[in-house]
Amino acid sequence: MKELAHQEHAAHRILGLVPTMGALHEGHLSLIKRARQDCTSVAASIFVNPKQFGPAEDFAKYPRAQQTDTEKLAALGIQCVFIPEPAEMYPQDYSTYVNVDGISERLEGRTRPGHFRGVSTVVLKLLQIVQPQFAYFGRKDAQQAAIISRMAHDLNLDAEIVVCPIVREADGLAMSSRNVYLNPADRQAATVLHRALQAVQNELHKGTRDALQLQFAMRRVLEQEPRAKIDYAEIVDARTFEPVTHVARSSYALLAAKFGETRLLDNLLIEFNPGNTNEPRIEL
Ligand code: PAJ
Repeated sequence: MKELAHQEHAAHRILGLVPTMGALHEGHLSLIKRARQDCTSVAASIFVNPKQFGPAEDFAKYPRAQQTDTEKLAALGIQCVFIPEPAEMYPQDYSTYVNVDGISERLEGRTRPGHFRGVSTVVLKLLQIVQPQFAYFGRKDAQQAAIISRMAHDLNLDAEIVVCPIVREADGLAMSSRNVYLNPADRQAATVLHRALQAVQNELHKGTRDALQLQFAMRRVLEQEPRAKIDYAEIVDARTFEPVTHVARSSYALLAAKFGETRLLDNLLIEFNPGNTNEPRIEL
């Protein structure tokens, strides 16, 4: 992979990297399509990273679909698919980890201790191996994208981190490799996440800026769905992921809930044009 990356650089191609754990869906493919627009050469990686799964999590049963994944990638005409083995990425004597303090400990980090340490470590390794000018991540995992952006900034990495919109199913459920775990009843119930975020959107349009009120709006919808076990439903600052009391700067409404054994995430981005706190730009 490093040799190939050197060749691409020597040929003055603009190289983009899309890191994934495979079981590719339209959400992943949207990142590839965006990379194809920006770059002259695109690499995707497929690596189910053992370091980002907790001991009681789904590493062993995480969906793997290498054959269909490589077919989907080939159909998009990308230049390279990088599929390393765990033993190549983490040999016996592996001992170096990256930790992005503060932001990694909240929300997802609180429920999944060590998760973001595994994510930042593998992403830094992938960036070092591929040395892309651009690396693409989905806003579906907003906290992950913020942590990676912070790491790239703090460690003076050359790659520009590009965060792309959430791709949803027709009924609003955010696409995720883990959606295949849902039984039909939970799959139906999971649409409550999107509806809870729509409730926040409605409140914002009515002029509500108080974070507690926005949070109540989410919870009211979520609590109507008995199959949803809420982990968190928060309004946070988009950069620090600290809770806010009042929405006046870029913020996220963030949700995590379990349906059976499957934990799903969703979020809504609230942005303001400079000098205009009246009409936020809302991205579901
Ligand atoms: P994975 O869950 O496979 O996701 C790979 C990328 O696709 C991530 O940037 C994720 O945010 C994005 N993505 C997933 N679902 C999406 C959707 N519905 N719309 C838009 N983008 C979506 O996230 C990981 O893998 C790993 O943590 C990784 C970054 C590869 C490190 O191991």
